[in-house]
Amino acid sequence: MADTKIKNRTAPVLKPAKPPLHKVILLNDDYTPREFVVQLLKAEFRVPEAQAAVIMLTAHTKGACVVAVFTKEIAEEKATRATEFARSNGFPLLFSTEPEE
Ligand code: TYC
Repeated sequence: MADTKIKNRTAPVLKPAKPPLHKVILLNDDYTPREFVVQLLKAEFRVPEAQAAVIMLTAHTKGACVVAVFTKEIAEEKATRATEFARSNGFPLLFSTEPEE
């Protein structure tokens, strides 16, 4: 009995699975003014002016740029809202979403 060791065992901690994230992507077009894109990014995605300008210029030169990453529902809501805001101002600006790998 002198050799008997008592070990304290802790139950494994189960962490809840993280929800899969989705990217909001800004697509380039030939008609929407650059300044409008920057103002929309600031208002809808709360990014500072300098970051909004970088995102806009990246989409302008490369064709598309990731704006931000959210849960699926929020990403789709933001992309729809931003696209509808552009449409209501007469611009063809488009935001899409896709799952993050
Ligand atoms: N290409 C547009 C222009 O030259 C500006 C623009 C930038 C539009 C980014 C959309 O996602 C965009 N007026």
